Amino acid sequence: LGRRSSKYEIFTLTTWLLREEQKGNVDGELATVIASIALACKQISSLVNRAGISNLTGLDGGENFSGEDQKKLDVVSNEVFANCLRSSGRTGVIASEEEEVPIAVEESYSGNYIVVFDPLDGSSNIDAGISVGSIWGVYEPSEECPIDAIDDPDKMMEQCVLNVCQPGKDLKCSGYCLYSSSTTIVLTVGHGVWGFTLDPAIGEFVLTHRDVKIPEKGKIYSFNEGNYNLWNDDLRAYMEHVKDPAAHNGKPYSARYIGSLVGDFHRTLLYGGIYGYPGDKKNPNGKLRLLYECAPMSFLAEQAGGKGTTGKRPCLEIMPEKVHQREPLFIGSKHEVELLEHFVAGK
Ligand code: AHM
Ligand code: MG
Repeated sequence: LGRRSSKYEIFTLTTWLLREEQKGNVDGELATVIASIALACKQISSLVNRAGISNLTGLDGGENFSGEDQKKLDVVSNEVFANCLRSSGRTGVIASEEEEVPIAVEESYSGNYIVVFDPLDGSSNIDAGISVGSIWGVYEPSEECPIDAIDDPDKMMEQCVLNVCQPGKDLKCSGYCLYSSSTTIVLTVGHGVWGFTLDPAIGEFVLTHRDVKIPEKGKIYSFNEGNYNLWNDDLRAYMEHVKDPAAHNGKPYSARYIGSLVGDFHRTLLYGGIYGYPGDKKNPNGKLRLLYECAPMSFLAEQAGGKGTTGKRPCLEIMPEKVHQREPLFIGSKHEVELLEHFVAGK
């Protein structure tokens, strides 16, 4: 029998997850975790849209573990993300930018997957209505330290940290949700990169970006150049190179910088180019966190045919020592990242 298709047929994130399950690319538990993340993203999208109306702009009054002022929306988004993950019943440990230590999910709800996330990245943009996003990574429990084998509550914390501190190359899924002129989830389960846009009319994420590949080259650079005088000579030489008309047939690279990793990375993924947050004289490891910023984004970049590196080694190879560890990040088109690596290696 032939399969009938209809002009009313839509391909949603749910349909895609079922297909990936049939192909053996995800198991039912991981599909449930991803569905619960999508639910959190829908809620956060609605909160971000209404922030100015619902008195959700401005500071919360607290600080996160890294000493940064928390915005009201940082705190609320963290609650939303954590609650959705807990009620999925498929997560064992969750770790967030907004929490000092990873949390073991209560036993009655508990499952196997470990989820690391930044619930609202780029939140300095919120009060001006500029793009922000959520970022996540999903791991299986570390084989060396299964959480369910621990009776001693004092050891529990230590084991949670060990489970969370896994290298990016072991990620089972990573993704982000961009809250912008549209709300878009982009994710990978290790078989290419797929994007789904929220259709507000039906409240579903609909497949809009199939098997995304990042252009191999792209003449857009995205750095906070205000830090130029804090950078080392090699990086400054790279900056001079991309801006030098003579080196590029009269047309230098274009600068684009939102200050929102999800937005800046999304543009880089679609248009090509490079995003960078280097180490500098004040912050030798830069600003971005390995676990829930650099590693998930690098997994996406590599799955799309691009690269994510610290300038010295691939981000996916780094074994985290701390939950909130920072690393420099250069990410984007293969050619552009390799060019930068060439400069910062001092060649
Ligand atoms: P956050 O997690 O506290 O929001 O910080 C991360 C953000 C990234 O989204 C963005 O790329 C970077 O910080 C911008 O930093 P800066 O303002 O130093 O350019
Ligand atoms: Mg962040």
